[in-house]
Amino acid sequence: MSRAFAAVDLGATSGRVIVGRVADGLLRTTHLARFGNDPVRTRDGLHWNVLELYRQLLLGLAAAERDAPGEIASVGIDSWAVDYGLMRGGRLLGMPFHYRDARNEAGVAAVHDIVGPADLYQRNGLQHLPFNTLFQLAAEGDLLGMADRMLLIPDLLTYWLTGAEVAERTNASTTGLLDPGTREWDVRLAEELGIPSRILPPLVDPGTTLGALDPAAALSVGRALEVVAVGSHDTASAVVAIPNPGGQFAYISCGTWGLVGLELDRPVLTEDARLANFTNEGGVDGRTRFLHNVMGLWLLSESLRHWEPGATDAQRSSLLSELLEQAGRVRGPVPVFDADDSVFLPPGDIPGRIRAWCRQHEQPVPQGRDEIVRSIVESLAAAFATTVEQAAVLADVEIHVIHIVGGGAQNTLLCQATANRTGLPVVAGPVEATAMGNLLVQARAAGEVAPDLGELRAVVARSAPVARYAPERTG
Ligand code: LFR
Repeated sequence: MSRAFAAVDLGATSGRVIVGRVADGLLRTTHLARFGNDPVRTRDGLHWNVLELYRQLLLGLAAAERDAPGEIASVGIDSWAVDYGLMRGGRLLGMPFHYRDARNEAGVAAVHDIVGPADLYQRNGLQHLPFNTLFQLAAEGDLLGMADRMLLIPDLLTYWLTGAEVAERTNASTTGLLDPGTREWDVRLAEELGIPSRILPPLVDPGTTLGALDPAAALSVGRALEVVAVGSHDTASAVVAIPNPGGQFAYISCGTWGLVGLELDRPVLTEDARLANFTNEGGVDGRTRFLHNVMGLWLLSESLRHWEPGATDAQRSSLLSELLEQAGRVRGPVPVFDADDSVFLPPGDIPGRIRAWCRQHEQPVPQGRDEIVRSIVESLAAAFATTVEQAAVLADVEIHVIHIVGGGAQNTLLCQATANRTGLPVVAGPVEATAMGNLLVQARAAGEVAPDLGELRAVVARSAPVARYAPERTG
């Protein structure tokens, strides 16, 4: 019997625990738990419910251990990026903020007063997102002086499980405090910005063993499982699992966000890349994830939350399928809005903001839910197409195929619209790319897969069915 691995994959709307095994060159996975991730607004802002996430993680791992008693060789945790907990003496100082909280504007201004946007890009290679960790830290105020550590979300959960205080590199690359060339903390930048460098934990690479569950966690789970660092930034894990072992491809990791870009050997820090707002995040094996954040399925999920505020996760997902079907039947052109516009970032009435955007830009205003959904899909596909084109020009590469992975790979309307608008074939799947990338990095650390990233991708290509979309003429 081959060894099993457990992936804890936390997205901004839901989390899951998936167990996987590699045998005969195939990765087989079983879902053990799925739970909603609902942020909570309190008087001081929008927060992640990290204790509930930790509780669900423990329940999920206990279910995994019951499912494969004694067989789980390790656990890996990934989540969305940039957010963190501040610690002092091992205690969490306040509930972590959600990156969609409005507090960051002051932080952006404070940072840019000290290091201007062009200099900052040279030093950290990140696209400007108002919630990049360094802007959030700059908005912290007094708490920063009290903290002795900052732990990014997957690192915080790892700390609670094992006591290890580390920063996994792919996720650390989203803080804005990591040098994209050396992949070390830019301690000078942190200090210049008034961020005490003592809060930056030692960096580790994916594949590093971090330690066994402490007695309390082991009691909840049933056994002292080992935790191994994976590409703890969910997008880094997703890119590991692109089912393309060799060629030059563009990817769209499409969940809450649509992360659109390329995998490169080195960062692109040109002024053109900065002006196009492209990021150079750290990938597994020292690769560069050269990409841009497009708003993603958030536009759909938040519209549903607005239309059906009381609905559960499951009810919303079945409603979404119905609406997508109706949207597919809408005939004639629908308005295409700028899915990159920051007005769509905060939670709230997305359909109302779309209508307002169209009015302001003298476009016809989408009417029913079906038209709004269709308009979101077409606008996302249009933004994906522009971004793929820009990536190819900025990095000077030719693209012949686009891979869509993540939840968006199930959205046939979006995949076809992306093929149509790019004029390129789209290969869609796997949906659970992030968990697969997480599992394969663990399997590789355990010696169960050959070390080459191409080999990991070959395993995915053999294991996961994909759907292919050829560009069609429309209109
Ligand atoms: C996707 C993701 C993106 C990051 C955004 C915020 O889940 O991790 O890569 O820009 O969430 O953390």
